[in-house]
Amino acid sequence: MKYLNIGTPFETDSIVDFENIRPVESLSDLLDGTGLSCDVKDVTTLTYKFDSNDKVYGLGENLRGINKRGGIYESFCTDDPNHTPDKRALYGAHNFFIVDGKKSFGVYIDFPTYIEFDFGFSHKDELKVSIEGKDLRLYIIEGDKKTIVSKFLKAIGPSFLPPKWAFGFQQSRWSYPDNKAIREIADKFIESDIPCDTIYMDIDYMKDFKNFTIDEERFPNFESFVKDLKDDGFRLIPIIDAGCKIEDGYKTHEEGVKNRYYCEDSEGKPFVGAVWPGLVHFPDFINPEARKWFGDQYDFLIDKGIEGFWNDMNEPAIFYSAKKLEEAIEYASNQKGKNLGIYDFFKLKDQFMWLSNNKEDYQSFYHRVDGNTYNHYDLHNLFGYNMTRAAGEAFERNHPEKRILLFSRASYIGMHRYGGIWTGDNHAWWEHLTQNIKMMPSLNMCGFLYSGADIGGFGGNASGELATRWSQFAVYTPLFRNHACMGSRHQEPFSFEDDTTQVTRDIIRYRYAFITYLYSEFMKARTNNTLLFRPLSFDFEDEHCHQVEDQLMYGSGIMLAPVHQANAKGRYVYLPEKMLEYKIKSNDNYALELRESGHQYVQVQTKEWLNYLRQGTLLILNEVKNKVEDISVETLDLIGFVDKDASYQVYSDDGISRDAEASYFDIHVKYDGQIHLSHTGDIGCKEISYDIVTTDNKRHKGVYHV
Ligand code: MIG
Repeated sequence: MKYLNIGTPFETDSIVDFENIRPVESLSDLLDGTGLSCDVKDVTTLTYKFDSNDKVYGLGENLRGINKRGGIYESFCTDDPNHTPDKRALYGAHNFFIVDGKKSFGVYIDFPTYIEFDFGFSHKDELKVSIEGKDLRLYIIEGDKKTIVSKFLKAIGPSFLPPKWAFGFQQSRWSYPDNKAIREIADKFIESDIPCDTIYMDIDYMKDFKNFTIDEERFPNFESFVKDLKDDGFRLIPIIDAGCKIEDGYKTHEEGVKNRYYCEDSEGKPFVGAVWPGLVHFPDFINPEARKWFGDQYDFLIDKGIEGFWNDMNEPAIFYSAKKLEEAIEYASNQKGKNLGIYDFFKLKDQFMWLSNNKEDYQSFYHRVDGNTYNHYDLHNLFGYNMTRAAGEAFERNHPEKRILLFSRASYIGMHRYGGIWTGDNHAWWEHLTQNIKMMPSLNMCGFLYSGADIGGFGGNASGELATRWSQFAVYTPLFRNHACMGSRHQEPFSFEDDTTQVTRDIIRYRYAFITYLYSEFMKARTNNTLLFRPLSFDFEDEHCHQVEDQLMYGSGIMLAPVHQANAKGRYVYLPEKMLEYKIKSNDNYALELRESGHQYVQVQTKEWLNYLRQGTLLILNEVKNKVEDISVETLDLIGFVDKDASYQVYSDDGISRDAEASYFDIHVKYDGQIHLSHTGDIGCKEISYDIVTTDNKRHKGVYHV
């Protein structure tokens, strides 16, 4: 891996491990061997002539396929709640991509504002990246695609470490507006015997949407409420928004203004925008002192027993700025009494249409960093990243002993060290389940391991079938959270017909059985700089795998083949090689069948879902409990597909301390006509019930006493 500073780049701290990265002297040194050209101007461009078979991977949280070729994308953190196929940017800015084909190389553009990635959209054979500036750091990563990814992951540092309970099922909705509503949800989970570890608090828990306050009327005795729920095994996860209400007497407001911790306008006054609280100031997260100050504020809630947060609206979303709204109203009042022509009417309408997240607003406020002043627009993509960094750094400083759950909506490369991400305001559309599937590998490539989408979809109304299919896929995403928009149909696991509740319970229970495996695989990906979710083409050479975008390789040797189409009672699956089909019929009922390579149509009823095991793969399942912290590994089930031998390493730690000591438990299987199990290590496992299919198509069941 090598890099070149072009101009005077802003230090983003996205790359932290320079051990294997060498600085080079010139663009020609940098681009040598890639075939890329770079033209440094006010808009710096990178161009490349595609070979007909080249694929493009990466870009993290963005739309369309795993192979990004043929599309056009933008890097500019955007609060857009309509993720339609024509959109070019979402909440994250992840400027890492890989060209894979005749040549193979990785590119990371460390540049904090607008970039356009035209991957053969305007001209099918031309890659053209337009970077809006000439101060940037450009990295080139050599190797094949897997090597490129692991070098990149090493360079950006290991993922944030969530507490183990954060791998459980999480229930959210905008909003459960008071303690009664939250209690009811908790009780329903208890009554319906559905595992769940957390319940979310959306903006309505705050007093007038003020960060670090609690509405005492709706949440009297908050601290004991938090404790009561925790006693029942539910952790509460409040939201924190980027904008802070302007209000005399409100501590966060007054302290921030007094110390100049808010972004300022060109006259040096705190910039005024409007979000949920009404008029707000935006903390200058990029300024280290302001960042420290803001991070410390979370203690207000941590002191009350809170152990996790989600950071929202940190692109930042601006509904309007005081200045622009005034201008629009002024414009409108000048039209009063006029008989408007149609174009004038549109012009009037546009005054209000373009108020939110307006570029001119982003250009009209400033950050103060180490004695220098920067226009927000020029650092735009660092804002949400640094909000989450503010929290993450504070947690480490103030609570070094334990892990605190944290994830964010907006992000930039490097933010994964402080928190995960959720993929924002998707819809209850089948297309968005498909998008979720395709996005997971790209998120992992950019370091975001602890991530997931709003299960069931945020906007719009989910059907029970969509919620079911979505949950089946989300079993595999580290963040496993059902969340929905205000006004939408309820989509908690018990909100549909009884049989849907039954099926969803089974899915969630399976997830809890899967947690030891998931946690092990998460930790391995985190330490080994590998992907939890992979495109098939990362594991198989065969050319057809490049075209498969709705099956994913997962962890060690599993292939996921989720159903993501309405009314489907089955799906086509492509098997690159002979595999063991593992069809899950309920939490404790499944079918195993050996399948030859090739294309197949497989029946998958609504309550069922499909996995495949590669030869040599062992999958372990623990006993189900309704809370992650109650799960033990005393007895494990093992499902495997074995030729002569196979092994699996289980990772285990206390799940909560930051510097937890790791223990390992290695399970070995040998087959010589008979199955022999053995093990090394000790994590407290006493008994393994195995169900192994061998390549000679024999099935072996038995119990191994550890
Ligand atoms: O303008 O807090 O993406 O998850 O429920 C909407 C309310 C603000 C957007 C988040 C969503 C959250 C919602 N928020």
